[in-house]
Amino acid sequence: MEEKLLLTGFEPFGGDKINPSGEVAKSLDGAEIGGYQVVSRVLPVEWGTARDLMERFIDEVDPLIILSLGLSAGRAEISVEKVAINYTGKGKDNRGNVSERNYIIENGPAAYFATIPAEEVVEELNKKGIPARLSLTAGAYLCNYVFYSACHHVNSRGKRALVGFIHVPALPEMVAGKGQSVPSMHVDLIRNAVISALETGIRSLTNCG
Ligand code: PCA
Repeated sequence: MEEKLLLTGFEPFGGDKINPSGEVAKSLDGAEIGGYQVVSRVLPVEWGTARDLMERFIDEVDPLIILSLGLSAGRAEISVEKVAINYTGKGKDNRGNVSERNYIIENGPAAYFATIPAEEVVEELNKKGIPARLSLTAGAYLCNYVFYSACHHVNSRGKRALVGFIHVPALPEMVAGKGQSVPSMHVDLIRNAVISALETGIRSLTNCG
């Protein structure tokens, strides 16, 4: 049986009609990368549900790598996240709900490091001419929430998957005509970045034997 890579993105939020993270994830569903099959899922921007679904997808797919994507409008480069924290801010989700608590897992570890080789992913992207940087904060909204949830699920259940998270910039069509100075990146470049990140992750699996 072909081993799987779980790739997640998000539905649109905050008044946007499109979310590049969900679009790029969907566009790679079923693709073969480095001999592994990509299984893509789009998560809702909803406290509670997003975590439940993330855990369910991990259990169903049993992937070797979990790479989640999210939009960070305003960031100019591909941000490869290093840290997931056990904290939620007070941002409203797509149903208008706020997180009831300011932690994700009661008495859970304060933070997890990504287990994909985040620094190597950044290095490889920049070598390919795709602007990328290591980020030390995934924020305190739904992206950090699913990143931490995935790390915790894998860790507490003794699963084998490497976990990573990438924040992507807005698409040019999202910022065109807005009259604001917001950086953007073409969807094809974002897609290539995600493929490269998965390839780097796969290489690190092989290195570990
Ligand atoms: N970005 C948000 C949540 C969904 C998304 O695409 C975030 O950065 O938390």
